[in-house]
Amino acid sequence: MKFQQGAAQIWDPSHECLSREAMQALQLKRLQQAVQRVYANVPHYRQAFDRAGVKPEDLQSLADLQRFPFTVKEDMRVNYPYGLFAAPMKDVIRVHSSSGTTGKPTVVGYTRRDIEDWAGLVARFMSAAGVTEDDVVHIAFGYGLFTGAFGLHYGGEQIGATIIPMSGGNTDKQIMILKDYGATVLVCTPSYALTLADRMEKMGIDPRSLPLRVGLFGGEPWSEEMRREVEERLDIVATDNYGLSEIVGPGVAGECLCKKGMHLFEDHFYPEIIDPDSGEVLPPGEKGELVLTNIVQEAIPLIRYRTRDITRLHYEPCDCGRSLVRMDKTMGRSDDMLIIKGVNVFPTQIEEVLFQVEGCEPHYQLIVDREGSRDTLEVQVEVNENIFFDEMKKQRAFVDLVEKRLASTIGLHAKVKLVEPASMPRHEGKANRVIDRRKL
Ligand code: DLL
Repeated sequence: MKFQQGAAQIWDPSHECLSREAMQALQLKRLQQAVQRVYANVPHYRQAFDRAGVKPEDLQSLADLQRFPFTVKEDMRVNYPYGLFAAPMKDVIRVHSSSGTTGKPTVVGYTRRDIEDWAGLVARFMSAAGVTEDDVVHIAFGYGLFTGAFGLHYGGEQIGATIIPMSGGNTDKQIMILKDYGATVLVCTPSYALTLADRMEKMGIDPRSLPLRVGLFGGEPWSEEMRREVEERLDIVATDNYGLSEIVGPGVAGECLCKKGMHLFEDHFYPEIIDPDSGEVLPPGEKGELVLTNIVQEAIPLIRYRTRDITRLHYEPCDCGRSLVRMDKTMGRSDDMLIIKGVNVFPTQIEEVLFQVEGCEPHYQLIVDREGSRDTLEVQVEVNENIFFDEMKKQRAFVDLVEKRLASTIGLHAKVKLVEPASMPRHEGKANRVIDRRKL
């Protein structure tokens, strides 16, 4: 292995190594300010707090937060695009977005200070993984509305590393640049890291001949087995980092080299673990849904945002010296969101497209699979008698139309397969429309 453990620095010891008491005192102060700010500036929160019978002054201890209502993705849809912003647009200098449950995405904003804070948070986990100013960081996330590329870009710049803003796609070119520009750090989804390994193998390039030594992977769930495979095939140390656009993007939590869970940056995001069915807060160490409150953000501070990610938090100190709580790899979701090739997809988005195409019936099934390291999505949809053409040409044109509409809504190619009228299983009760054959 080309890595030396001693190289990892603690980026911000004044916040990453606080005692539990000092952290809780800081969190309470920041939480109080956050609820006051949203109550004063965001009509949605004023109404939601009033409905729940709570006022910002009721927050006298961290436990009091349990009396405040949750924020859910649907609230972002109802307030689309900027309704949840707590800062005036003149102070918002950047916007990003993520998938919504239907055609409209969720929108988030950042003030200048938010952008600086975000870079600092990303710098924390990059530094925890051993990245320094001597590194050359190849970013293979797509630059655009997705938070991945810009988040890692500015975090890496704050560290002083050399950034290669490669963006996504074109695997052969990625490999040429990786090799020629001498990247030491690779940033992408874990599944894309395997795609790169596959392609290098086919091209006859030995990853051991490259200076690459660390991978910062995130944006989708992956297992310890997958980590071992990536580490072995690319000859790197592979680290995990977690985030979601609604909260900031990447930079919510990330692993240090002990790889015993991702340090969650609790001085910015107050975490709770709840029972996803009852909404009750669970005791420390229990498995449940992660709920996060932005306690520093200016542009769109969300209160008790239900991430839908299932995990567990560990409060025992870590050998690396950080006292920040550690979050386990996610163990699923409490909703039906799929992550396919790193893209978040809700079955409801697909359903909406199918409903709009004349001839498609409301009976469909999604089959997610993995060929090699590539995720695939097949949409099987029932069509009515008028559409089940005998003519191949017409059928092909119909399939093309549905595939195009799907691609423009979900941002991903799905293979469409038409099935005969009345051939799909009819569900009794809750329909299970997704078959996920991937073994992560
Ligand atoms: O995926 C932000 C991100 C970009 C994180 C790059 C890390 C690196 P969204 O597109 O809004 O934002 O998707 C957020 O992705 O709720 C999780 O379900 C999943 N997710 C993100 N990181 C991880 C991870 C970005 N390390 C959703 N492990 C989240 C498991 C992850 N799931």
